[in-house]
Amino acid sequence: MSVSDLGAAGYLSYCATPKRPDFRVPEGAVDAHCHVFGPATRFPFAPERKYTPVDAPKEQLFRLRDYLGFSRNVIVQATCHGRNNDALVDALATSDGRARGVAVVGADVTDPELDALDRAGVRGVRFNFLKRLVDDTPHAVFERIAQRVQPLGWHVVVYFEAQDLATVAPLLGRLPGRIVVDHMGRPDVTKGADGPEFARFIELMERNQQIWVKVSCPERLTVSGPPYDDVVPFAHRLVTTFPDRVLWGTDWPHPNMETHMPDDGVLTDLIPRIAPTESLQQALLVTNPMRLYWPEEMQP
Ligand code: 0GY
Repeated sequence: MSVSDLGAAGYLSYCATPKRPDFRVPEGAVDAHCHVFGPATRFPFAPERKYTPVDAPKEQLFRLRDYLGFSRNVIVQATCHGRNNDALVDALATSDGRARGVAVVGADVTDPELDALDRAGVRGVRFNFLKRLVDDTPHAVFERIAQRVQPLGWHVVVYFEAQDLATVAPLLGRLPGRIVVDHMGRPDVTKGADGPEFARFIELMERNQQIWVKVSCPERLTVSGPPYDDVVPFAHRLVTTFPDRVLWGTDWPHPNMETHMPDDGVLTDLIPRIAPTESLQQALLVTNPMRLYWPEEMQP
């Protein structure tokens, strides 16, 4: 791989020459967690952002989708674009129906604005609890937003770290509809996939059948580095325990990474290690994301 230049604030750019994956993803596979950034000249970053990413426009994302063998993308609004979902909506509009979105909205969002996002292909709203990325939002505000998007059939995507699970769990119990947890709830991988911390997350998913999880982001969770051997057992445990409630995504362009930049081909090659059978791969990459993001194309 080669890492191109550094962004405005010293953040790494995405891998410009990923390896061609050895693993062939199934027909119709969905990359269910990725982002688009800028270009800043057209879609300026939010003034309140905590980092400034390198431009990662939709054309690059769609090229990567094809190169890795995926058919569709779920584009997730990241904090650097704040509550302005214009870059996301623009990407959805030019995707030929092959991308759906997860937006970020505030308490002041109007019903016509929600309807417009829905027409654009947004199917979920993201709540971020990471203190290094966002200022605190009262849980009551998140609850109200979750209620307001229910009539649209949207779900909620939540991003928190394992040490905050106890604080966030009561809110998750109150939220209506499906909830998707980003990046496996960000476990501390040094504590082990069989350890008590990850057990608390597994128990939460056992208790609450509405909770789904993305088995993504080894590049942020790893301590040992590529090829992420220390993260694989966590993803494998989730995929084999909850095969109908797991999603996978590249996390391209891997914003806010300061140490190493993953090769998206290497990330794709992890899939058969975390989902070792064809039926698990089909559920993870096709059936589950289609149920959530393109339900109208699924058999009843
Ligand atoms: C990710 C990860 C991160 C950033 C964001 O919204 C964001 O800014 O999601 C992160 O820094 O952990 O790709 O979800």
